[in-house]
Amino acid sequence: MSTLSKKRYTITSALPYANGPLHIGHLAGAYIPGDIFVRFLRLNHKDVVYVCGSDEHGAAITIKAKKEGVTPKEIINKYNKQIKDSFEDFGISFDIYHRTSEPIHHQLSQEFFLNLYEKGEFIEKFSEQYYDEEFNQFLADRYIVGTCPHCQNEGAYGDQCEKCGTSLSPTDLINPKSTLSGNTPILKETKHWYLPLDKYQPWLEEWLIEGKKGELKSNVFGQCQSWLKSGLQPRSMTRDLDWGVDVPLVEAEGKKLYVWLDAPIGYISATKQWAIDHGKNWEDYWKKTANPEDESTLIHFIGKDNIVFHCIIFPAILHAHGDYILPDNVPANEFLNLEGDKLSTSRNHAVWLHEYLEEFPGKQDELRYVLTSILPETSDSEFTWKDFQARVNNELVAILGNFINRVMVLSHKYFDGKLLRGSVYTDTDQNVFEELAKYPGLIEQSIGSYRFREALSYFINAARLGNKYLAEEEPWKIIKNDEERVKTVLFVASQIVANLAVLAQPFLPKTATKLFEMLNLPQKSWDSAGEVDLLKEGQQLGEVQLLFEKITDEQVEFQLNKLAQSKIDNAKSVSIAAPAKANVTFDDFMKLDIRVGTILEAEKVAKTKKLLKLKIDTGIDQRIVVSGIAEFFAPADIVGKQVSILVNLEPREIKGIMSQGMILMAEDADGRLDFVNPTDAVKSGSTVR
Ligand code: B3M
Ligand code: ZN
Repeated sequence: MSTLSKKRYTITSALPYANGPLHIGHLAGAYIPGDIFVRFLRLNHKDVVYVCGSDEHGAAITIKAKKEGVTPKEIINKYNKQIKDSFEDFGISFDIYHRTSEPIHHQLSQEFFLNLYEKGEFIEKFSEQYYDEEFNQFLADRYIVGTCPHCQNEGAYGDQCEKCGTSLSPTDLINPKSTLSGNTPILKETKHWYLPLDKYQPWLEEWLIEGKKGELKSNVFGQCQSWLKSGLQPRSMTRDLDWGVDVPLVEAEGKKLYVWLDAPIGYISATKQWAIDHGKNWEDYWKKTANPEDESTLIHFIGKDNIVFHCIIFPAILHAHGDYILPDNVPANEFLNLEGDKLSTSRNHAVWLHEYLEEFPGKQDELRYVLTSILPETSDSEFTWKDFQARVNNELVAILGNFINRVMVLSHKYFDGKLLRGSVYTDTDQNVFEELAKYPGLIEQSIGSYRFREALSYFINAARLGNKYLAEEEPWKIIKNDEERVKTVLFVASQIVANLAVLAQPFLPKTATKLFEMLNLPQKSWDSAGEVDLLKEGQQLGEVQLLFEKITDEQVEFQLNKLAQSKIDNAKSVSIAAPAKANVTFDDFMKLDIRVGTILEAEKVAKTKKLLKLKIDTGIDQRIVVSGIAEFFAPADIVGKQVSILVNLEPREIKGIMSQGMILMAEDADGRLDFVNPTDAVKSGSTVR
């Protein structure tokens, strides 16, 4: 059965952490695709609820609060509002935008936990966990940083190294440090409740791998396969934190539910609240029924970093509970990059939605259009301002806007905006109608298979069809000797405009509304798409409205400068620096022998991504140092460079090479490395103090 043939749908888009504003990467990941899909379903009279809300728990919130020096509550209130406004501004048409800090959510999450607890699903385990003695607190995941055992990245977190992507446990880290105090944490015993994912592995393999092969997008399927292949481990569903949903057990006082347990339940609690507000029954959208035909179809729109939670962990939880439906599909997107670089909140390398709207007021559909046309559906994609300008100017302005504007202006000029049938349709007219009638089906097929880029390209092709028709018929020329034919041409062209209004609705909601207004036509559902008599003879057209304007070179320039400026600011900023380490004595410091050295030779270490083998003239000798800088520097570019080198570091074997010393590099919060070298050449062997 096709994805679009069900009668009821529960659609979710990932709950953004309420710890910062939204940028274009968010829209392109989980929200534009979800919104197009939902708008399409509604146009087809489906019973659908589209839920979202702020994810207001977890270390993402408390760490941000600490950074801004305010309470978590202040953080979530501030960003929940800002995020909600941005979604509204860009027409993301949730039926409800909820919050996981609401009591109804806490209650439902606790019910879920207790349900599993009472069934004996959890494994209770004591383990030693890192504890910060200065802050009297256990350190969950993101509160610990240290060196990644796989790639030597010194900024790896307790749950994941963002540099090499490996998922970690805090105790895997070399040289762990608390992000609260900067101290080395101690190990202390604590009890937690684990979901035995290993136990559900056979079921997951059947349901997900066998059951959804060919249905899941290949990027999603691939990730799931590799997770299952490496074997699932029990995962703790509780945390030693002071912010989140309380674990509803007496013996777990002071502990909170793992944020990835409560967050997806947020989809359900949001639905519950919506049902209360609208006199609906939430269970219709979430619970299994005696007759599977009546069950709702659950689809999660997310970004690729959330795949494991939506395809493995949450389904395992729903399965363990037993009363709930399981996701039908999880059409996750890959990442969107910006001007050749990863989008980054901490480096302020982003296009923030609220800033975009100040700089391009009223131009929401322009951004929706461009983002839809470059959605990272199968692999990462890239937003550039030049490309934004080109797509707006060459497609929205030159094709869609131009066609509609000519039809409207000419109709007003020649016939006072009255639509007249004129003479009979020619073969050309009939052919145009036939062509036009193909688009709704094509768009439907693309949307049904989550290919939104393709769907949008069909839409713009329908506008091209109109443009071409008008250019070939040239009503502005024939008006002098064949007014009847001009009536027909504008009548036909207007039917195309009316179709564009219908077809635009899932993609460009503001534009669609304007088009219906211009045509003086009530909004039409998808059933009308492809009909060639949407407008009747004698119909009076409304006012011509401006649809799209060209993006100027100055606007592009401005945006590029802004990004360049944030690179500069970012380099200056100290707010993201790692916490200071504990003091050392002068004597300790004097033990370090740091020299200026000169790189004589550099080559990549075979079979590694990050390592370079350097031969360095230290002034004392020439020696080999292995350094993890290969991602940032090509060997040829650094020969002759001067570096600071710690020469009395205990030699260490790395990938079979004896490394004698360590070169000192500057590393920012994102793990980027750069040289700290003398501005003028100094003698090799000079001491650094
Ligand atoms: N807040 C993570 C994220 O924003 C998380 C999603 C929750 S969806 C239930 O990437
Ligand atoms: Zn790593």
